[in-house]
Parts: sequence; C-alpha cells; structure tokens
Amino acid sequence: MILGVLVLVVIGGVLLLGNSSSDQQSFQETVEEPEANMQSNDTIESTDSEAQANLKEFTIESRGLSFTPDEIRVNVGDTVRIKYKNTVGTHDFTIEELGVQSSLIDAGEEATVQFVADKAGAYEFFCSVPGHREAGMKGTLVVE
Ligand SMILES: [Cu+2]
Repeated sequence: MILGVLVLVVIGGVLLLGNSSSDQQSFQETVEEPEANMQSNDTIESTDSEAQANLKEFTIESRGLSFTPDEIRVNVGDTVRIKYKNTVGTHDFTIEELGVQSSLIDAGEEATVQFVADKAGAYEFFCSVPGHREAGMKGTLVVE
C-alpha cells in the first residue's frame, strides 16, 4: 500500500519535471523567473515549493476566433500558469493589464505564460492580432 503511494508520487514527480523542462523556453519570455534564482540550489528549491503550493494551471485552446474556456478563476496570490494551444491561424494570448503576453504562435503550436495574480479584479485576456479581439477572441480572468 505505502509502496504504491510512493510509486505514484515518483511518477507524478517525473511528469512534473518533464512538463517544466519542456516549458522552459516559454518561461524565459515571461517576466517572473529572474536569473538571480540560479545563485544556489537552496534558493531554487524554496522558490519552487512556494510557487507550487498555490500554482494554478490551465489549458486554454482556440479553434478559430475564440478561447475555450473563456473564463478562468483564481485566488489572489496564486501563481497562474496558462498553456495556450492554438489549432487554427496565428494568434497569441495577452492580458494587457497584467503585462502578460505570449509569443505569436501558428496552428498546432502552444505557448505557456506564467504570472502571479496579486491583485483582485476581472481582467480581459485576448488575442492581440488586429481585429481578433473585436471578433470575439477574448475572455476573462477573475482574481478573487
Ligand atoms: Cu488571434
């Protein structure tokens, strides 16, 4: 029984590590992970465990000029990681008020953004390609 739990934990850990390494490139595009963290192993570990304690991960997909889901909710102080998957056209994922901006990606690609939701409010996320926001390619991040 205990052995089974251990195996699950190990598998979970491996999956987490796999995800974070494949997301590394996108991390560098976000502002949150300063290189100063690289100074010592102790710093990295404590930062990671703090961030993961209230890490909220979402996958948002677009098939045309919309986002699914078009509303996500988090708590103040959460670290929010959004994996944006694009299936048609060329788009990005932007939350202007929070300074969040993914790279512009083509169909079949995905981009990850990560930030700390440190202030309550309703923030519009949208695609910043001209005309797309107006055409309905937008949604709401609620921080409560
Ligand atoms: Cu777009």
